[in-house]
Amino acid sequence: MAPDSPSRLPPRQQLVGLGKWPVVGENASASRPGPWTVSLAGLVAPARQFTLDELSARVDFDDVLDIHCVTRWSKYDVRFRGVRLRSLLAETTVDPTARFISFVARSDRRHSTSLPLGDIESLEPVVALEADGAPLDTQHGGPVRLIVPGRYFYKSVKWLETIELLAEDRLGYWEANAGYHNHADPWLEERFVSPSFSKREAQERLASRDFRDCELLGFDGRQRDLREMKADHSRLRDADFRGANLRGASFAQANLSGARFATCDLRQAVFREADCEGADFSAADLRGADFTGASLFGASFFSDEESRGANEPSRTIRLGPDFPFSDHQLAMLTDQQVLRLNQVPLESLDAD
Ligand SMILES: Nc1nc2c(c(=O)[nH]1)N[C@H]1C(S)=C(S)[C@@H](COP(=O)(O)O)O[C@H]1N2
Ligand SMILES: [Mo]
Repeated sequence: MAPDSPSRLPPRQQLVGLGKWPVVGENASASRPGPWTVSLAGLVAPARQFTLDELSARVDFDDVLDIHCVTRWSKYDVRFRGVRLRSLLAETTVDPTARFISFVARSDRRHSTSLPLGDIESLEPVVALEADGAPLDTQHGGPVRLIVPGRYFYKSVKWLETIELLAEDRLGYWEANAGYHNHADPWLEERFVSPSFSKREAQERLASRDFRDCELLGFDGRQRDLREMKADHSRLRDADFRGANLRGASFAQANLSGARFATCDLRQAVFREADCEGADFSAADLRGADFTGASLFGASFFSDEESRGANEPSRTIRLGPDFPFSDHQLAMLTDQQVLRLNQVPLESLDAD
């Protein structure tokens, strides 16, 4: 692509001056005794450890990449030398239950980030040792950092120490604490949990868990601890809360059409008068949840596999002592969903 082609720059990014490379976040690694190693851990057999020399011997990437920081600067054509993450993973066996990969820094706050394992093939991350023909500067992550092309630069952990394969995602430092989006695609402007927030707002709202009356289209709530979250009257169309803890959350009169609540803890959550059209509640814990007056057209409580009866008992929804849906609401669902709903055993609220 021509260097001045406008489509090379993601939306609302600007190029840094020639030769400039800002330092963002921490600027040094933690000092720890012993030589630097990068470990492959978690759901891999055997676990592996690579010294810097062993990484150097494996260099199979030497090319230019573009950097896009969430704080709106971009830098073209940084030449990185290193080892493709894929090549390191090929030196061990990844357990089939692994679905995420977490990258942890040797830094004082154990900085980390994560990616879905499925993105490794398409993004081709690099474990980098050199930039622009010289060993990486300490402030830029030397002696070894991750580079994830095609994602905001906060997915590129400096001072990489551990690569851990996980069954469930573990939110990274910025994602959990600063409200950064967990997908981080610069072309989609996935900067913060919701596109309508600034960093400050995202941080404040996450700290108070008060999201009432907000425009939160496409909110990224995956895996977050959002207990008692207040989101009455909010517009959360297509929000993704998969795996989140939403116990006691309140979504009264919210727009939740197309929202994803699979595997959420929704005990005592309030959906009064909410628009839940097409929302997905499969395998959620709905004990004590209040759906009074909610619109449930096309909502689902069982995944397709589950509707065919192939679910494990631990992966099905849970209902409290009172069946939460009216006949009028059941009429908004498919026959298959109603059939399965009527088979869910009702539990007492104090069960576990
Ligand atoms: N260990 C660690 N890695 C990190 C960070 C950090 O604070 N600590 N910040 C991230 C962010 S937000 C960005 S934009 C890039 C910045 O890398 P740079 O300082 O080399 O420009 O590193 C990422 N990796
Ligand atoms: Mo960043």
